[in-house]
Amino acid sequence: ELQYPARLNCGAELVDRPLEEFRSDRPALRTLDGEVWSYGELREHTDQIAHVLTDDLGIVPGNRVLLRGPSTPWLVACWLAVMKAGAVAVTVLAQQRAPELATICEMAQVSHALCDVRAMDDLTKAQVPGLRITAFAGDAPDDLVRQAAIKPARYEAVATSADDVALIAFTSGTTGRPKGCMHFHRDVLAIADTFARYVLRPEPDDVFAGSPPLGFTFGLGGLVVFPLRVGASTLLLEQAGPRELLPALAEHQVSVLFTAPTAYRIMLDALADPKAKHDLSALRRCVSAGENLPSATWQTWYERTGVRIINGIGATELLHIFISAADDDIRPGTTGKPVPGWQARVLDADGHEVPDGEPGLLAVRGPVGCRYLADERQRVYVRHGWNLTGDTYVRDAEGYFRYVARADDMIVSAGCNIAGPEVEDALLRHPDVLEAAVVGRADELRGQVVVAYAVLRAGTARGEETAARLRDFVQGELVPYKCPREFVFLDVLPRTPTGKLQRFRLRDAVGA
Ligand code: 3SK
Repeated sequence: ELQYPARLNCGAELVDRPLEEFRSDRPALRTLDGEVWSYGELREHTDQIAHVLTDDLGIVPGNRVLLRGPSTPWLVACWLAVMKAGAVAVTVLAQQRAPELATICEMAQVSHALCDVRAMDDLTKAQVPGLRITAFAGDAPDDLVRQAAIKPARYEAVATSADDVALIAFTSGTTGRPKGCMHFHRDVLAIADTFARYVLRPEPDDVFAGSPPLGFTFGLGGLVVFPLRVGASTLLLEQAGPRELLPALAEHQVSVLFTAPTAYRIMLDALADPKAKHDLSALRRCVSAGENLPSATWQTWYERTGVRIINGIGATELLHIFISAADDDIRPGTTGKPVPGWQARVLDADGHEVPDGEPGLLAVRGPVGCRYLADERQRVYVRHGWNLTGDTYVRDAEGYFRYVARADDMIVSAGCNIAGPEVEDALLRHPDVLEAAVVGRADELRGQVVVAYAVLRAGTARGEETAARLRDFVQGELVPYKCPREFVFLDVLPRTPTGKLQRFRLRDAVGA
């Protein structure tokens, strides 16, 4: 079990602690255009910003401070400064628009916002009563960076309690009103001291990079907390789509990568081009989460790069990854076993454990728990101390957990249960399919029938002939009742800003 002192400030642990062990000129943050902040510089900027927060903006411990902007060193310093000042960071995504920002500010009672000048528009449009907005990384005389530059270089972090709220991370899931997930100072360190420590096992010389934004806890953990916890460095990408990621990995000799299954597939597509010359030899750890990783993607990435993707399942409610596998224990097609420090079970609708091999609801518990901010849905997510993630899983006799579907994504056709991800997996094994999503359409005779949405590889004709080929292919891979009856070809699949497939939109389109 993890033990932390009663007084704990995660900002101080992440910024000051590495300087006790390493030289201050050790690189901490890097950017694509070659800017490098050392650990010494990161601490100085963080501490100077913390002075502005407390001395000039009047922020006191417990105040909620919204952070908004692309992934830059200044955004990281702002987040760390909010932590050190004992305030609560409310993280949002660049894609979130004015109405959603207004809801979040109201729900979290946000009093201050620190916002990259480039992301100001929607925040000002949100017209949040009483919100004090401070811009950073711009030219204005009162820009936060300018104000910070004249402040003392050291700031004594507020002696927060380990159980003080440090972060409110919002999730809208794939649908519905956003939920604020409150996390303590100890939670922020616990994700590094469980998943990162035992599964990822980063080293101080690692260079991290990835696509998830810092407003998504997958990105905040993987690209800020994990590297800083071991004195490693992180390459921050403002544009982090797969097309930008691939050259960046090569150019900056990235060794630890965090991204989602779709990005792995798009990068593989680019790597298949014989003219592609990307040196990925520094890569030694690749993490995939955010969605189910099809085994075809795992296998092809392994063949192409020699790196076994660490497939994990995480949730904003639980801050980061809680089931995953690494190294020799990786079983393609399964997510793996509970991360050390976590426990997992598979339950029936009455909350009893189901036998191994049978599907049921995933329940987990560990060092981080779901704490929704004033939300009734807490009762649905947490039952008898277990967090019900909303996923259907099977545990096999050897204790490996295999993803089946989101609990509400199962298709029932003529009395047979069909898991959309299994059919998607089969489709993705076909060389012409780049992306696939499978949903049920209401049908009088069968209850539901299987409909497949697919994004085809460039140059593949859309139409009945391709649909027939794909149908034949899936029939060779799965029992016939799982085979899609209809195919719809799209340019892109609908996704949330964090990259999760919005199956409900596809279901609405077909009339589920
Ligand atoms: O939501 C997720 O899928 C996720 C995955 C990994 C780490 C954190 C999160 C929120």
